[in-house]
Amino acid sequence: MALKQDLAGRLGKHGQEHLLQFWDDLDEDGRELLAKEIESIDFEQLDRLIAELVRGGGEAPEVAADRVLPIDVVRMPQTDGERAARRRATEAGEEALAAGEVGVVLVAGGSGTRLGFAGPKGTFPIGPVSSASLFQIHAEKLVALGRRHGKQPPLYVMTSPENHETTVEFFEKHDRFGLDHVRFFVQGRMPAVDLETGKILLAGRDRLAMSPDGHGGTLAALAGPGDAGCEPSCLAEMGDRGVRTLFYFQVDNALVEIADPTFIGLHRQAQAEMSFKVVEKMAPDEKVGVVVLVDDRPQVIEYSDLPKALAEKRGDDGQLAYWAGSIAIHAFETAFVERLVGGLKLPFHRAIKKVPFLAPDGRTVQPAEPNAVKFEQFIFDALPASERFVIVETDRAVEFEPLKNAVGPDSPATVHQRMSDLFGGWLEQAGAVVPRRSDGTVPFAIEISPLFALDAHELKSRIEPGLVVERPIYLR
Ligand code: UD2
Repeated sequence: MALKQDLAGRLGKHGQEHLLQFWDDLDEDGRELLAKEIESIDFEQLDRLIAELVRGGGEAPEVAADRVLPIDVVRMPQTDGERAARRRATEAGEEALAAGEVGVVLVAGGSGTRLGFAGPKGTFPIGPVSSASLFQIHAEKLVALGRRHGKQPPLYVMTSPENHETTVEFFEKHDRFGLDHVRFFVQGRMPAVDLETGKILLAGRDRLAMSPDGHGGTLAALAGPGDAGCEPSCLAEMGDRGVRTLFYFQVDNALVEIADPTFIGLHRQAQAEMSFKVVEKMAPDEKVGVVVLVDDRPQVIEYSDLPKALAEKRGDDGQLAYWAGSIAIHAFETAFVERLVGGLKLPFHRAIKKVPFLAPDGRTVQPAEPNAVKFEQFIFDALPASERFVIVETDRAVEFEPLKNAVGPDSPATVHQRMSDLFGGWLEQAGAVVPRRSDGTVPFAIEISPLFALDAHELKSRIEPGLVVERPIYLR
């Protein structure tokens, strides 16, 4: 009884006492579970978020157009001088890799609702011929990097409480895909609240409706205690291993050039704390955040927050003025991450979603319309805190085709095609003959395992010139 009264007293101060409405029906285990979930919540912070993002009407006001300017970007090299500068950056990045100073952070805690796939997104079979999973393709790139540079960068995979176990099991089932060092760390959670009232939703009689706290949660989770609270944090472990620079990417992009030495080199040469890869946006409404200057400070404005006038603005050359679309590939210095977790609090954003909940009569309601607010932090909100940064342009055909949806754009079909086109191009550069449709795409699936060749240059040494590709092919 004392526990119930104690919890009721605490919840009452924050208008959340309804969370105990089924307390008397619960057994000991159920009560323990519920109490633990309630105790994990920072109610002062939640009150502020509800006041700002639920009752306050939602998002921060649109940024005024006269405060925004385009940001300087290291563009794709056009001249011999620029190409030579990139080569020097590549060498600097290769040195960092060979010295074992680069670690890799893969964020895979999202729920992947739009894809409609039951398992963690990283387990999705995306290889156009092999059906290799996203995780396998990413891991093989790391193994190949290790062979090339003599040191395999350690991999840190962020999961969420919902997909942690399945993710770890998947890696174990596949002998960790040959990785030397992979460590999983779990991101934090935030309660989902009712869109109208700000009351926390119950997922069950003994459970709150909790959801991952966004990829901004990576920072705190990297610094948090390891498994069972007894391992050093990932960040401390990175320090012990001599890792200084982190390459960060999202699980959904099969094309990502993991630990790309040129990017690492440009980041290091500028002594940057956080860097971004960007692509030229294809259209004003493309769903990528844009990197800009706001009041002379670098910042990402997420696609949903970008004022239409800015999204559509074009320069005299007809190009979009705010074209630098973030593809969620970053480099971080570990010292910067330490500084951030020590002080800066990333802002929370709200996401309005359909969240099933337990009604007061004990029935589970599956809402037909969005009914709840989830709170999420975004990793790119760390950019304004960085003293030095580099924004680097990359070619989307080579490095960006995310898997987001079941059909249509950014779906398995588009990813398969993009991978096949890319690998077809590598084969041609290596002297092979590859058929093309009139629009330049290849007419069947082509796949190259990173263990066979990590790039077009390596492929040249692996195949006979004059190879004619006439049917689906998987080189491994
Ligand atoms: C993200 C970026 C967008 C653009 C695009 C490129 C945000 C808010 N926007 O859009 O600007 O760069 O990607 O593809 O990020 N994740 C977690 N934990 C979470 C939430 C997400 O690990 O709590 C991971 C998730 O597994 C995925 C990635 O973060 O790898 C992106 O999440 P998303 O698909 O929700 O982001 P999206 O497409 O809105």
